[in-house]
Amino acid sequence: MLKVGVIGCGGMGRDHIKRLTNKIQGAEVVAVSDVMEESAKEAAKICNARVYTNELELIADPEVEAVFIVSPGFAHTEPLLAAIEAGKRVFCEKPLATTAADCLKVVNAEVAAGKHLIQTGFMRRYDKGYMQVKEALDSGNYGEPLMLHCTHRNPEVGTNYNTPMAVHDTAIHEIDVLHWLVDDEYESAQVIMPRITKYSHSELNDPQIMLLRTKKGVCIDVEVFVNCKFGYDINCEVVCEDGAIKMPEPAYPYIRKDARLSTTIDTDCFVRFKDAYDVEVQDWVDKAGEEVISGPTAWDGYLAAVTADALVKAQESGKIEPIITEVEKPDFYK
Ligand code: ISE
Repeated sequence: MLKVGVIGCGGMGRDHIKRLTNKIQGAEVVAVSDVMEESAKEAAKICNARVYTNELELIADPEVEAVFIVSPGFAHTEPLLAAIEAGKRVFCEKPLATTAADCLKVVNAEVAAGKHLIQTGFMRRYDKGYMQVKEALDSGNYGEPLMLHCTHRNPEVGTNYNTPMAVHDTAIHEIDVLHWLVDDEYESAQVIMPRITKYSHSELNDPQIMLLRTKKGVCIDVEVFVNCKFGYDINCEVVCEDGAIKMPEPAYPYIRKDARLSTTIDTDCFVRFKDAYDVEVQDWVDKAGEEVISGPTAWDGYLAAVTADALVKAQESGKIEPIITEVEKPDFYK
């Protein structure tokens, strides 16, 4: 049994605590922490765990073997560095940290510790559809990938959601999953702003078309449209030299009624990627004893932050912006 301490007991934190307690095999939540004591106490009821309001005390708890960070992104760096110092395995929900500089601090600390400890919570790599596309690409049967056409649509977002969040909150998933899919690295970013939907507001350009070019020259377009109204709609098609591979959509029945043929579109990410979250967390638990992290690493968290910064710069400049990491990928992550 892997004894886990969970930091952050908001909605997502409670969701993960329930998952770890009721679904995942081989894990037990023994401690929870939140700066809001009431939230921690509520969450502790799900799993009968010890309650902390200080995350550093939770990390130091000798019974806690592995740390699960689900606090807000801006609060990740300190517990990440403390967990590395304590030599404990970590699952950290995305983002790894909110600035590239902080992500790099975490990468440097992990490399200096010389131990693979951190998995970043990019769950799309565990989604069945993306995995099927990756398998097809890796088979070599369709030649090299040339172009990717993707959409990331939300039915709607809160009124505090603004233009840069289309990158940091939304496209961040494509940023991680797409370079993994085609086994390549990003070179440059551009953002095209179409006409704005009537459902948006002055702080949000919606929709946006984000363009990424990889080092091998693969061109990626991602339509980010967060007030599309009709559903949570994620699509990905990879056009290769010898074929085009389209990710399957979630399977729902096709219903014929009143001279119409209809089916269901999901309306939020927790339903659309429910299985991916389960598979991701189970994999982290199963592999806690292995030397190398097979899921997204701290380096992937850093890469995502650098790419996101370039996209945000491109939103403002309207130009093609280079994507440059401050350091080369350390051998440790190769
Ligand atoms: C949210 O944080 C997510 O992670 C969703 O997958 C994304 O679709 C949404 O736009 C984000 O706000």
